Amino acid sequence: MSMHTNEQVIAVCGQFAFDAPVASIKVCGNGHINSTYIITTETGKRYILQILNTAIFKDPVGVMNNIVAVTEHIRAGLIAAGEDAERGTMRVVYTTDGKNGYADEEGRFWRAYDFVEDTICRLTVDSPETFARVGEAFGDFQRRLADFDASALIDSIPNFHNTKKRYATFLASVERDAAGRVASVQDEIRFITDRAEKCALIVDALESGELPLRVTHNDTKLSNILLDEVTEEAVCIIDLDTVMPGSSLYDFGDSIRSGATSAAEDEPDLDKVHFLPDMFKAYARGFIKGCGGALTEKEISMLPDGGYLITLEQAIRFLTDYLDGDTYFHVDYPDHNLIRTRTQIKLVAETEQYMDELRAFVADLMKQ
Ligand code: GN1
Ligand code: MG
Repeated sequence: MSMHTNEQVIAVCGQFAFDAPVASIKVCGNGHINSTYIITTETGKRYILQILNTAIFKDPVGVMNNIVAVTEHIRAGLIAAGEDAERGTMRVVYTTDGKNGYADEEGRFWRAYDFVEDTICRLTVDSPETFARVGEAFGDFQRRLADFDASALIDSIPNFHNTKKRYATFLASVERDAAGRVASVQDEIRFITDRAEKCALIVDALESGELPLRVTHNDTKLSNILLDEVTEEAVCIIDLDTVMPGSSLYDFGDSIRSGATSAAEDEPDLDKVHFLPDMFKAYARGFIKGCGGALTEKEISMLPDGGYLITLEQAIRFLTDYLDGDTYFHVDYPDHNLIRTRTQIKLVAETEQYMDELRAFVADLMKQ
C-alpha cells in the first residue's frame, strides 16, 4: 500500500474544495484495493481522501463520472421522498477547479468524499435483524437505480463478475505458476477445478436473457455499508467504484459471502468459519423487500446460487492472486490471500450442505 507523508497529503488536500485548511490526517486501513485517509479540517468537518488504484480502475475519471451520476440520481430520489439526503448517499467533493478527482505528478488519482458521521462499518454481524436491514438497504439501492439509464455508465472493470472468465484466468495462473506456489496448494486448486461447471450458472443465464441485466453495486460486502452507530440501521452504501450493469445475484451473493458467516474473511482458524443459513434467510427477506417487488421469479429462485457462486468466485480470485504473487489485493502477510482462499472454500463447502434447504426457503418466500 503506498502511503504518503503528511506534507504530501496536505498538498493534495489543497487541490480539493474542503471547507477549511487541514487540521489532521489519519490512515484508514479497511479496503483491499484503494489507499484511504480520513481528513479533519480546522472546523472539525471530516472528509475521506482516497487514492484510486489505477492499475485496477484504468479509467478513473470514468469511474468518478459513474459515481457522481449514480449518487446524484439517488440523492434526487431521497429528496423527493423526504428522506435523509445528507447521510443517505455519498457526496463527491470536487477539486477547486471543478473536477471530480485530482491526478498528481506521479499519475496517482485522488478523489474525496464527505465523511458520513456517526456511523460504523462491520466485518461481521451476528444479529439477523441487522443483517436483514443491510439486505433491505442493498435491495433498496438496486430499486432506486431501476430507472437509471445504464448506458450512461462505463464498465469500471469489464467482466468483473464473469465467473467463467475468472475461472479461465485462474487456470492460466495455475499454468504460469509465477510465484512458485502451485505445488503447495494442490487441495485448494482441486476444490475449485472440481466445481468448474458451476462457474457458468449466472453468466449463461444473463446471456440467454433468463436473468435481467440491472444496474448493480457489485461489491456489496458487509463493510461497504455504513450503519448508524447507535441504532445499527443501514445509513449509507459506500464503495461505488464497481457500480455498473450486472445481476442482482451478484449483489445478493457478495453480501451472503461476507455476512452469512461466523468469521471475518481472513480468519486463520477454520474451525471458527461457518456458513450461517439463518443469516442467509434474514438477508433474503430484507433484500427481496428492499427490491420492492422488482425481482423476477427466476432471480428469487436463484438467490441460493448467487450466494454460493460469488463465494466460489471469491475463492477463485483470492487463490489466483496468491498464485500470481499477490499483485491485486492488499496483503498484510505472505499467506494472507491463501488464508482468505481457505475461508471462502470452507463457506462454499458448507453452503453446499444447505442448498436444498435454501432453495425450499426461497420457493416459500415466492408464495408469500
Ligand atoms: C475488494 O475494495 P474492497 O476491499 O471493498 C474487491 C472486491 C472483493 C473484496 C474482497 C474492485 O473490495 O471485489 O470482493 O475486495 N474490489 C475490487 O474482500 O476488486
Ligand atoms: Mg472496492
